[in-house]
Amino acid sequence: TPRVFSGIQPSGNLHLGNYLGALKRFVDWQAKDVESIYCMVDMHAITVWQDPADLKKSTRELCAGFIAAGLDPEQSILINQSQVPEHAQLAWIFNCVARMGWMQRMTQWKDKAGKNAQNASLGLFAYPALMAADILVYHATHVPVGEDQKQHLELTRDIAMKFNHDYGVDFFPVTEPVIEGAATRVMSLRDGSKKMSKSDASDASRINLTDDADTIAKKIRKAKTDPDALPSEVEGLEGRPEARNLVNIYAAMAEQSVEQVLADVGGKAFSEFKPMLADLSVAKMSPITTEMARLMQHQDEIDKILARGSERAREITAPILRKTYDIVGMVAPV
Ligand code: AQP
Repeated sequence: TPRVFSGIQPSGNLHLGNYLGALKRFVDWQAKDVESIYCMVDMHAITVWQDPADLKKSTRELCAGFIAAGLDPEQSILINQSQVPEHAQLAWIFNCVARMGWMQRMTQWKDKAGKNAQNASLGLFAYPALMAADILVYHATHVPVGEDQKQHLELTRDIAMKFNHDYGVDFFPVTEPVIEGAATRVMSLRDGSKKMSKSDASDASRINLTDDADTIAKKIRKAKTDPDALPSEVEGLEGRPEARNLVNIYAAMAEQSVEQVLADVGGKAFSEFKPMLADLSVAKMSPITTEMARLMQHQDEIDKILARGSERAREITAPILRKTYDIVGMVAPV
């Protein structure tokens, strides 16, 4: 059976892009006959400064978000990265496999480190090696992610291949990225050329999973658009990033193709389409928001779910790490 792994950073502001690009896809995968592991990647989050109390809160909130969105902690394994030490242990091996040049080419590194790379953390630079370890420590075969993670997944494949080649083994699988759906790259509501992101300073740029119905409706009403009516064919979205973004969001939430959506709404003005999108968003997001808030009242249960998930995860990761150490030539304890 395929084994699915993916993660989200508990760095606050879980947003509609994370939901449509990742979380909703995880829920779709759960309906198939697969083994799946979903991870709150707290060790990735601290590659940039996180307030310790906020990190704990965001980790639990993310776990609540996973469950509220429809992940069943019995069926899927839900874990907190730092509770499964094999992730970090394998990451060290991969730090010794990956090349500096590979890492330097990563666009996320270039974007996040910016002009001040000398002052970025070493962890931010090594991020993709830890991500490769997250995936390969399970021998995961499928990784559902948003478009922005494509390059990191290619690097994961390169690391697996180089490891296999250097040690003359066929041990780590070459993983398939799964980037699918109408919303693999949700854009900022304020700027159609920027992706919707947790770290955008403008709260109006994103819909947070913790926003209430009024806030969601207001943000959609104020979303940037152009003055033209909606086209009835996909070609008509060419050169109209904001229009395309809102249509993609609608399609992903309605579980329709973009073509279907445009067949229905083509010719409408944004003043008519935006309330439709707001209603749909509220209908889809409100139950999740409400359930998340309810779950957050039961933190001890969230903590138990994560602890139990880690135990189950380690049944998979411990033997894979042991075998890796053996391949590399590390003497095992007797
Ligand atoms: N805008 C997006 N559209 C579609 N998918 C997205 N993802 C993130 N943003 C979008 C997907 O969500 C998953 C988790 O992402 P992450 O939290 O690990 O890291 P990120 O991509 O760095 O998220 P942000 O919001 O963009 O955070 P900052 O602002 O810190 O950079 C991934 O599958 C990702 O593809």
